[in-house]
Amino acid sequence: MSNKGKNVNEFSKDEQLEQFRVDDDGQHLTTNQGLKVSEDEFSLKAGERGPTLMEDFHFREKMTHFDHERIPERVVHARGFGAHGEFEVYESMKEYTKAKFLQDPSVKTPVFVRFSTVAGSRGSADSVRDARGFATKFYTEEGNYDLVANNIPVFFIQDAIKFPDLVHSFKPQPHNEIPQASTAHDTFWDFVANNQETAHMIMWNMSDRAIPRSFRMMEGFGVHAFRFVNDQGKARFVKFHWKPKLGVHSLVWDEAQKIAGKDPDFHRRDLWESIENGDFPEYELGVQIIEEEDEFKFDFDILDATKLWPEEEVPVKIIGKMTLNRNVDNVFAEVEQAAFHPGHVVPGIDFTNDPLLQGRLFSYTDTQLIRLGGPNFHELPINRPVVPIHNNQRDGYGRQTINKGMVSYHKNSLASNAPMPATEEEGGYVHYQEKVEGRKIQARSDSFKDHFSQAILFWNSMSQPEKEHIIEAFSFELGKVQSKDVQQQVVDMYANVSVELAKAIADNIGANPPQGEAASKITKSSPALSQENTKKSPETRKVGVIISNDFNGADVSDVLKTLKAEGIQVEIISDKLGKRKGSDGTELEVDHTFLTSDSVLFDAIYAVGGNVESKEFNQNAAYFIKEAFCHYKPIGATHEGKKYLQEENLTNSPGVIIGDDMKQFTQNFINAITAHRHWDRKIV
Ligand code: HDE
Repeated sequence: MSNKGKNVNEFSKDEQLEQFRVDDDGQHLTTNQGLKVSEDEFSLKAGERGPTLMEDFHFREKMTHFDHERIPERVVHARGFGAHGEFEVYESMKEYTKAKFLQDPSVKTPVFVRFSTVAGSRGSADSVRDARGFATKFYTEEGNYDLVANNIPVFFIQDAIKFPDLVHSFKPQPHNEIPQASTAHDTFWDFVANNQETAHMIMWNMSDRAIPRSFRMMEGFGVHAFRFVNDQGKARFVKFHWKPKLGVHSLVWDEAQKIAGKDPDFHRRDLWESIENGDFPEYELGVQIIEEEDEFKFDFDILDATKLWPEEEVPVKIIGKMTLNRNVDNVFAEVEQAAFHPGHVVPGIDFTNDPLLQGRLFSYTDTQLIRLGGPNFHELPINRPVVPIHNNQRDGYGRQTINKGMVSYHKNSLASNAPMPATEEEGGYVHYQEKVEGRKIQARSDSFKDHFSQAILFWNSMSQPEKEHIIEAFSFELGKVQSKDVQQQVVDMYANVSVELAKAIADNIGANPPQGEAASKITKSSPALSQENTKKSPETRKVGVIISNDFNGADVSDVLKTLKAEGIQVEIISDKLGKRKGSDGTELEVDHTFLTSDSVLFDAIYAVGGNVESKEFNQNAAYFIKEAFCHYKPIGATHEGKKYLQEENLTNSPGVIIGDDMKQFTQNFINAITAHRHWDRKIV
């Protein structure tokens, strides 16, 4: 590939990144000045047992660089992981927007996505209860477009001025820095009770949405109303959605907490491995569109970020697909240095007056200035657009561009006024000319003051198991709150959503039941909000197979082959690593031992057993199975494996498949895996 005559930004994204990748294979060690180094184990000393000498420039450079390796973590969304991919639109969106990357189905736009938790530090666990960030950078031919989304469609607050307060309340308490990556503490719930616009978002946070099974199995929401503008200048309100092809699936709370210890990297590992295995995560892009003249047609304010637009009222139009198909080469360079900003837009996408969005438009660049150390973060390889940058901005920390010429101002005649602004026809971004009128006031519109109707809508839309999980989550979080007063305030607040919910929480945490009956008569529900109605498929579900020597080789090989043919991942668990030999000579390589894994790391368990001599094996196998049972997971058992279920009396339960006829067993087991969880199971 020749660089000649090309600006580094003019390559495809991958070619561009390639210019920054370094492969050390077979190379000599050098200093940062390119000098070959002859010694990297012993510093230069005055005598073998003497003091180190200042003169050792290699030692000093190595240590100095190391001393400066860390940058400040993100103030929120510190813990994250990302991948590269591409986006294609299904059909031209010309009618609605002039954004070029949404016009031509044959164009594949490179993307980079960073998923994150919100509250925890960079080293915190993946599986905590929290919203997830879902930020996508589209490297379009008109510059970068960032869709900086969450997996929850609404937000805690309505006005950005409250964001620092919100974040201070959910971060670890400042006097002792406890608890990490959790909202189960006094200051957060004190904030909730005293800022009741949080009511709706909290319902989502206490629901299964806040403990996703995988980044591959969660939705993404742009949250705010944005604007689509077409080439005629006509604007419409738009909300963005990512819909995962695998459906929306979650962990159960006990499982999520255990995973936090057994595998704190659970979600990043899942994403990494899926991409390495060729199971590329796919998400469809959906848009909800509201005509400008319909702005006031709804029983909520469409600019209020604590409200969603029910999909039954404003359908989600599926317009394209994103596929994540390449892991990063270096997490720091790509994931940590990625800088997203909802203000990175392209012609055809514009803002609205949502006061939360307006504040975000300030915050993101501001935060990068401290985090990435100055105004040149757009030059970092991951942040570079694939189109050239030409402007009069100069200098600053870490500047890499070598701007030629003496002119760095506009307007000028010495450089024929270059770089010169582009007209709208030439692709210049022209802000939508919304008419705005009003007095300068610090107030909130009355149309933003209903905090409970959609929290009720959410509650009404939940299935029975989902409602039970919400009650459990509130009871867990408030059960950790020390202040009785705060606990009571929250119970009383949630009586506005459901007296049944508030009473159940009060009962669990020893608070007083709320006074009076339900104030609201809202019965509306939105089936799209329940995960019961999501897509279910066996693809990429992970089955742990418990096996020992002398297992029935022929039968088990057949079962495993059929599971794999359905796209199910199979991993072998035994008491020791190495190979297990079947009765017919079949050999299976053990992937995990009882010590290195746990049932919480699998979606289903298949107990085969074999000729087991150790008591410990049986105890471990029985524990694995019992735990999976308590997490409502599919369990299959054949041959000697059946005894673990028989001994525990678990055989006649939904989702427990015991097999003699292997064909029948395999089909039933796959069906049980497809159903994911068996909530109608009685936990014994
Ligand atoms: Fe963010 N948010 N946010 N946020 N946000 C940041 O920017 C902020 C909000 C979201 O993977 C910060 O670069 C304010 C809503 C994601 O790098 C910061 C407000 C939504 C990410 C910031 C919000 C988000 C961030 C911290 C209220 C969903 C991670 C580091 C007005 C639509 C992006 C950074 C990544 C990150 C500010 C609310 C999503 C401080 C002021 C609503 C996915 O600038």
